[in-house]
Amino acid sequence: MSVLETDSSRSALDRYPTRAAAGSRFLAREEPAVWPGMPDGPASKEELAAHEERGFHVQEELLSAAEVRRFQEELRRLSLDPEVRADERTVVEAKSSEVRSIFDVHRISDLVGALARDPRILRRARQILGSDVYIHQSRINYMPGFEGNGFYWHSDFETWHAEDGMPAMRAVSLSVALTGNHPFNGGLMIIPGSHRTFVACPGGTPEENYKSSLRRQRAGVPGEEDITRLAAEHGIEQFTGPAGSALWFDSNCLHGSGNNITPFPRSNIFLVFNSVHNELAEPFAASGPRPSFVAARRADVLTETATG
Ligand code: 6CS
Ligand code: FE
Repeated sequence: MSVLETDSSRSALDRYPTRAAAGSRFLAREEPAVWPGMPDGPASKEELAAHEERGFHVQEELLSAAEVRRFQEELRRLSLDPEVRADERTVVEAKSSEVRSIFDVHRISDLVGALARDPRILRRARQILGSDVYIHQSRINYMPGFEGNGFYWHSDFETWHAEDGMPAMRAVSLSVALTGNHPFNGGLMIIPGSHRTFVACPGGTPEENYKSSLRRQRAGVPGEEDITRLAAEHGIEQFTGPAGSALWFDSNCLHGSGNNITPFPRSNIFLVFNSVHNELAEPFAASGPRPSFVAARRADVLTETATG
């Protein structure tokens, strides 16, 4: 068991203080991962129990082979579109200038927009969060073969709390695989059960941090000792599976990915659903909010549409 420290800077206004002190601290999570209120939906009892206990679950065969092809074509089209490339919402690799991520993609692409409102997805998001939901962040991640760069260990919630003002852990992320996820091509690693511990990180947030953090995160990363401690307690798992499978994971799971030196690219669509009862406030540890294409400042409630 981890020793969870009490922290006098913890208050009703900021239950997850971070980036303030010199060292890191473990704080116990106060809210569930699966929220009551909408018990019925596509996720089974077992899936919900796993999500609560481990912080994630896998939805196999979310997309059919034909849908996977359609989304792969859409990803290709977007990455080659000069207008999209020049858009501030597109993040390119520092060295190669290859497209790394396209943010706000549920607005840029009608196809991805419809995916976020697809009942197979939206009903599950509502079921997990126990309320209506909206998109907090959406992106396509392209990880090319040979030169794909991963992300160091982090909790998304730590960033969303510090830099975007997300008050509570009431958001869930969906990563839809559009290529095979193997143990060797930079797949997402996750520490099961880590969602129960908030790792308050040292240091502050540099001005306009997002301009570099979306390529390489430096602020808000746990120390090696913190990761060692959590991994010793819980182990490390990896999301693998064919294109069309999907991973649902809690906003506070500690996760990361290695580089991809194989010839096999790894692309996914990443949608973050936030509860309408968890709208963003002022950032808790940054001088101003990030642009809305990284963190939506308006809760546009999602309604269902069927995809054809
Ligand atoms: O900034 C974000 O919103 C996301 N990107 C990174 C590199 N870390 C936190 C979160 O996953
Ligand atoms: Fe992340």
